[in-house]
Amino acid sequence: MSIYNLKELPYSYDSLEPIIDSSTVEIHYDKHHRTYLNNLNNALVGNEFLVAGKTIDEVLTNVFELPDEIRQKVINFGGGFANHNLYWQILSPNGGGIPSGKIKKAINEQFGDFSKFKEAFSSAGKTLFGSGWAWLVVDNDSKKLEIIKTANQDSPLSIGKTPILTLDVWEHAYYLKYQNRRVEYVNAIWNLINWDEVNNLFEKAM
Ligand code: MN3
Repeated sequence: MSIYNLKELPYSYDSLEPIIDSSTVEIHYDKHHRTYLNNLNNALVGNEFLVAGKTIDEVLTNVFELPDEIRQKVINFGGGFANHNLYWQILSPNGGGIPSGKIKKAINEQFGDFSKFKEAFSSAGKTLFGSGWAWLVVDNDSKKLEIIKTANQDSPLSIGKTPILTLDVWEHAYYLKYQNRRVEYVNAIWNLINWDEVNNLFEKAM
């Protein structure tokens, strides 16, 4: 039996068209995401007690407590599993528009207004060198919103931040449709952001 399992996508592969094409969603979810999960479960064989009863988010939050021989595997594969969980969760065929509720107020307070936030977040996604992720996070101590980038599959959870919005800028997330045009992918993704879900995550993080 697997320790961790893949949640079903809350929408069909083709439902994010034309922003993200059906093939990209299928390969990204069913191959890339599933492979991170399988590698994570394989890495934990014989070490199940280390993660017993913990969600992957809880494990990543305390990842530096894990023994040396398993820690980097959990950072890579557990991060890949958890990061993609959030990515699918905050996208929606009915997404887009502007935030409302508490997250709207917090974005305005921290970044000036929504368009300034959008520009700063997009810039993080466009300028990240190599493979990684752009994030909107709540810092666990200050409870302030921050835009950060992480390389590879590193999770903000492991550095005291709670992610509430993310953008995968690994080439596998966009290459079939956008090829080298990452900027177009980053600009288009705003049409899919599920702000109700981001607001829920924000309220939980506070
Ligand atoms: Mn990915």
